[in-house]
Amino acid sequence: MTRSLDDQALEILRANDRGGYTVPTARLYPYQWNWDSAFAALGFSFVDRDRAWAEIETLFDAQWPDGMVPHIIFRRNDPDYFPGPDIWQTNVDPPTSGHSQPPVASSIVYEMVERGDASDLARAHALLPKLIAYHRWFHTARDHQGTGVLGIVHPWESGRDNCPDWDLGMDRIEIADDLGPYQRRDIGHVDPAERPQPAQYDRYLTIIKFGRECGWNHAELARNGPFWMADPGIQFILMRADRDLLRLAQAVGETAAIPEIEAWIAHLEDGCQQLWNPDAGAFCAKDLRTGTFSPCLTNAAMLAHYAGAGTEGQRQRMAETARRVVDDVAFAFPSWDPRGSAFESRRYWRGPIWAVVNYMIQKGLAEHGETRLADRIKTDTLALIARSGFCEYFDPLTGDGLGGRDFTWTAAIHIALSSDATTARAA
Ligand code: 9WN
Repeated sequence: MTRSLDDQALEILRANDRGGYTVPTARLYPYQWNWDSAFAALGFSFVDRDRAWAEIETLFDAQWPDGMVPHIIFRRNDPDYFPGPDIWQTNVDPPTSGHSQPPVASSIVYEMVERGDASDLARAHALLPKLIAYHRWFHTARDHQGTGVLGIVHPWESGRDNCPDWDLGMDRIEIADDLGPYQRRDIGHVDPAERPQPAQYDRYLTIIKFGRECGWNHAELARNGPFWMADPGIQFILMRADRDLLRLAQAVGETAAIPEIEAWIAHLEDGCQQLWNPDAGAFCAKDLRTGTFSPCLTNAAMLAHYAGAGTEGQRQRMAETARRVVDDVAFAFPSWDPRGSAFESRRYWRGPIWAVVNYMIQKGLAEHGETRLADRIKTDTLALIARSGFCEYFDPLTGDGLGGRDFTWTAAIHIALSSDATTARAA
């Protein structure tokens, strides 16, 4: 008997479960990653509420005293991944990396509460102080000048590691001359043509070296670090997460927290205007050291609707551009505009489709009445998985599955999207 795709998806979540936390996929990523775990919780929440909460709770167990939730938690040393804890040297327990990742956690928690009962609300209530501390950290450490525009200190903080958005900031980095020889492990697991280039890894490690040498002092990284760029992805995901955090605070009656969260939202709403690139007619990444815009539309910028960012006119313009982009590809939504010169359909974040970003894009578009566009992105996501399996990412021109296999977040998104489809059919 053939197993349904949702059964297969659940098997992947269970197989990647390491006891309270889920690895993104075996071998290639043997640790707990921040936004991967949040999406794993979303997947689990449709079938096993308790396990879903455990995922979020273990993630926040690794929160730093200053509120940051790190991007990787190295619970047991595993030589299959580079760079490991000995390179990061953050001196925390459990060992972690030194910066964060897209803060989707509050939005996933809110979804779990929306579909849940009193026990879900109680667990969200218990977690609320940690969620608030995490958001406060982002609003201060990543907006240290109070401009309403968030910066990132490493392309890995965006979660969209080698997107052409970061070429601007990465090209200005002088590679440290004492990195020494190092051995990448990723290209032993995946075709190098689907992974970042060697010159990018040298720069990734140069940033880590700076962080290590300043003791992961966030103010120093923001002011003088090798990389400081604004990311529409981080900006829009935090905006949405702030709105969801506000709803959570209201739901559990934590009224004292409300004014601070409302102020964060207003501040980011204003800041978004600084990411509007008039030449591209789109929200774009920006090098905050030089003020230069990245030239093209990305899947992260397409989260404007999800965030409720910009004016009605700006969102309509984004939707028009998105309609053109989806006509240019066989499957939507590519991580870089296929007409952009840096587009590479198989290389990681320089073109391929990522199911988690699609999930957020289609949700935001549907909420704003862009039903056809939302449906296209949702249908394509499910079609890609049916055709190519639970891959890490997909080629938008051919639909081929790329990167790691049996991938946690792709499985989780399948469960979430197909459950949406079942609900819609039943209604
Ligand atoms: C570095 C785990 C992570 C994702 C990122 C994705 C990739 C890591 C890597 O894998 O990044 O964080 O080593 O390439 O880009 O979004 O969280 O799935």
